[in-house]
Amino acid sequence: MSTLPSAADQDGPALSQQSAADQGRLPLREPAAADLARTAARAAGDLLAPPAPVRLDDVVPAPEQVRPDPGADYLLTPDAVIRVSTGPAALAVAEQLAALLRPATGYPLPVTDAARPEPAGGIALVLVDDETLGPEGYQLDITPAGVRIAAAGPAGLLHGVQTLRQLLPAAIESRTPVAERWALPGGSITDRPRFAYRGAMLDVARHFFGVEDVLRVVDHLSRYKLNHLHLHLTDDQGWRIAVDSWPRLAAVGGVGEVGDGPGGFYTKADYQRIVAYAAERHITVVPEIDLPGHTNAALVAYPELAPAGTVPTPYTGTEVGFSYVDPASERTYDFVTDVLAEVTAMTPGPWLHIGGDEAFKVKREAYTGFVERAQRIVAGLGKTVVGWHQLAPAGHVDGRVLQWWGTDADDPTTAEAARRGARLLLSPGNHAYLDMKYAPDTPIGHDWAGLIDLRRSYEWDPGAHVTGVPETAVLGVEAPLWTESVTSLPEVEFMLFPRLPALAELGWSPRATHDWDRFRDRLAGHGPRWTAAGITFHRSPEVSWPTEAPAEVPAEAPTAAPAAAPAAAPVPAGPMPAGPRPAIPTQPGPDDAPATAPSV
Ligand code: TNX
Repeated sequence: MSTLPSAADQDGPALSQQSAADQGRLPLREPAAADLARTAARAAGDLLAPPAPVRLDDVVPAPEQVRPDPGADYLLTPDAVIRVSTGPAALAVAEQLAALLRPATGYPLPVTDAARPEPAGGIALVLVDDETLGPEGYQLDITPAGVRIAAAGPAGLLHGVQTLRQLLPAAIESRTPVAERWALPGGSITDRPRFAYRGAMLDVARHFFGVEDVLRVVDHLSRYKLNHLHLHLTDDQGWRIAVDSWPRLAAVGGVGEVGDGPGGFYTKADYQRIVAYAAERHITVVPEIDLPGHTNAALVAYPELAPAGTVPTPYTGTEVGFSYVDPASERTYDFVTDVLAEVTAMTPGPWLHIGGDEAFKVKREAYTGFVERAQRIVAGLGKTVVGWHQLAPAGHVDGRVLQWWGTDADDPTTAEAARRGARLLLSPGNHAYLDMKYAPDTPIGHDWAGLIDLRRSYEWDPGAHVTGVPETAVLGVEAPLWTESVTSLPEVEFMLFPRLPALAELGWSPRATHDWDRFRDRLAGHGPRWTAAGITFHRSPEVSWPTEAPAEVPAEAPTAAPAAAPAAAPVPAGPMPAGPRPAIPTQPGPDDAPATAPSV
C-alpha cells in the first residue's frame, strides 16, 4: 500500500507551490481545502485498503522467480496511462494490454509512447537490452508508484502482460464494466520459459471449426504463454485448406465431416487471417498435411492418387488407417510438392508437419521411402519438417522434429532417431491428449490412451519422459485435441480447460516449481476467470474451485450417430467407437457470459 504521495506526485496546486518555494517566493495560492481533503482521503484509503486479492505467486504457469512485497500493492486508477519506451513493437503490445483491461475497468487507459526514459505511474512497457531474459522472458515490477514490464522483445512483453492480467481480480475478464478495486499485488517476477516450443493442436479435419473459433483458441493459448498452434488440416473425413493447383482438394474433399455435418475449408485468406492473428500474439502456426495415410478426402477429390484398384468414397466415420496416397506413383510426389509449396507460401513460421501416423496399409520400405522423399521436399522449400514419431526410422534431415504420441515411453527407434539429431516434441497420448476423457463419465472423448484427469495431465516431466532421450533433445510440448467426438467451441473448451494450463506449465515453468498441490491451488482461482470470460470448462473434482462460480449446466442434446463406414471397409483399427453420445455439461457460451463476474 502506498505511503503519502510526495509533492512531485501531486498535480496542479501542489506543483505550483513547490516551484514557488524553489524560487524563494510565497506560493501563488494556498492549496484549496478540497485538494487537501482529497489527498488525505486517498492516503487514508490506501492505508486502510485490503490487500490485492490475487497473490503474486498464484500465476499459471509458475514463473521462474517470484519476490512478493506485500506492502507494495498497486492500485490501477481511472486516470492510469499505459506508456511504452520504444518503437512500434512495444506499442502494439501496449494496445493489446489496453484492449484486455478496458472492458472490465471501463477506464480509458490511453497508450502513449511519450519519450520518457523511465515513465512514472501507470503501467510502463519497456524493451531492454537484456540477454538473460531471452526472446520470451520478462521482468515485472509492481510498486505503489506503478507497474513496469521489461523484456528483450515483444513476445516477452506480451507474456508479462498475461501475467499482469492474472494478477488482477478475476472480474477483469468481464466484457462489461465492473465496480471493482483493481489492485495488483506488490513485488517482482523474473520469468522465462523452460522449453522453446509450447503448443496445442486442433484437429479441424474430423470436425471443421470456423475462423472465429480458431481465433478464440489462439486467445486461450496466449493466456497461458503457449507459442505454437498446430492445425491438423487434412484427414480422411475432410481436406480443410484451399490449394489453387489442386482445387478439388478443398472444393470436393472439404465437404463433410464425422457425422452428418457440412464440413468446410479455409480459403487462403481465412488461413492467413489465422496466421496473422496468431502472429500478433507471438504464436506460430504449424500446418499439418497428413501423409501418406489419413488421405481419404484427398483421394475422393483426386482418385488418380489412390493405389490401383481402389475407389475412394467420402468417409464420415471414425476409423483410422485405411487410406493412403500411392507411394509408387510419381503423380503422388507432384501432389505433395505442389501442396506443400502452396502451404509454405502462406506460412511464415519455420515448420511444416507432414503427419506420417497410422499408414497401416503401406509396407515398411515403401513408407520409409515416401517419408524420406517428403522430408527432402520440405527441406527444399526451406522449412523444417515435423512429423509424428512414426517418422523415426526414416533417414535424418537437418533439424527434423518427431512428435511423440506414444503411451509407453520406451521406444528405442525414437531414442535412436534423437541420437541421430532429431528433436522431440512431446505429446504422450496418456498425458497430453486432450481428446481423452477426464473420467469414465466424461460425455465426450476417447479412452484408448487411458483416462486423463488434471493430475495425470500435470504429473510427468517432458525433460525425462522418453527413455534414452535427454532433455537437450526435447524441443518442447504440445497438447493435441482430436475432434472425432468434439463438435463445437464449448466442447473444445471443455476438453482444453483445465488441462491446457497444466501442459502449459510443464512447457514453461522450471522443474523446481513443479508441485501438484500448489498447482491445483493456483489453478482454482482461474475458474472464476474462465466463467467471467464465458469459457466452458470441466470442473475437475481435483480442484477446490471457488464456490461462487456457477455450476455446470447441461446444455447439449445428444447428437446423431456418425454415418456408417463406406463400402470399401476401412481397417477397424480406430481407437474410438462411433455411436451416439450423452450430453456434455457446458457453461454459458460467449454470448451468454455474465455481465459482471462473480467475486473470488
Ligand atoms: C490417433 S495420434 C491418431 C488420430 C486420432 C487419435 C484419436 C495420431 C498421430 N493419430 O488419427 O484422431 O488417435 O485419439
